[in-house]
Amino acid sequence: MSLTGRASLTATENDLSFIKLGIQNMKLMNKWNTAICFLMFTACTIPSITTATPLPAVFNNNNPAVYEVINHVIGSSYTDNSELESIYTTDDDYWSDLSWWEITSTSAGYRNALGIVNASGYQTISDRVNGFEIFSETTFSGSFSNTGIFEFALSVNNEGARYYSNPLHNTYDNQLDHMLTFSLGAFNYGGHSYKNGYLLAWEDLLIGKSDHDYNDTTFLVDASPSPVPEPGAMLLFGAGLAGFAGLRFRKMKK
Ligand SMILES: [Ca+2]
Ligand SMILES: [Ca+2]
Ligand SMILES: [Ca+2]
Repeated sequence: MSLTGRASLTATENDLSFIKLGIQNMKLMNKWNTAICFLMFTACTIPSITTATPLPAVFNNNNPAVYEVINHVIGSSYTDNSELESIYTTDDDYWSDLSWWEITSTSAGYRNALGIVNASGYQTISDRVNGFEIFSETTFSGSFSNTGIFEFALSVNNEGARYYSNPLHNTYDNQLDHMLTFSLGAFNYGGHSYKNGYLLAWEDLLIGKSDHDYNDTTFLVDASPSPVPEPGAMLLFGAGLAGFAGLRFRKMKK
């Protein structure tokens, strides 16, 4: 009886210490849970920090210089590409909600076309154009609706190259950046009222061999609220990324 009692008492003491230990563990777990939740919450709520990337060290003013195109479009009075730093948008890898595109200018011998890559793959959205200094060419414009996440692409026929707004996908050219983006805000141009316009300025030659003028084909796009910060885009664009594995790049013929 006493044994049972003792055993019972011991069991009770054990139970108590077990419960105490359990409570301590729960407190500890709660602390960890709180810490983990806080970290997760913090990770999810702090906006991605974009390191301010300066304009390319070499950004040549070949006519029409990108600043001239921008002056033509919004009536600004820039005098050099180096003055475009304040409207240079570095977070331009991924986009959403494109509503309008328009070719502003080309200064290239190649026939270039603007396209997009989304979860369904690549598709061309502009005509394939070449020529020099096309301003206000209303033939090359149109509405385009894409509500999902996508990235821009430039198809260059002479080299068979296709460059992407995410430089990591420019395997054709050592993951270098071929598209500079400038935020122009709201303005009217070419009969279209832009609500949130951007100029996409492309370099269509391999960067190591190029003239670094990024005026080879420039497009205006109207997009709201894009571009899309990288982490969100990576989550939503996952399926589309798999498509890049299937893309083939033809070697430059020389
Ligand atoms: Ca870029
Ligand atoms: Ca060029
Ligand atoms: Ca050029």
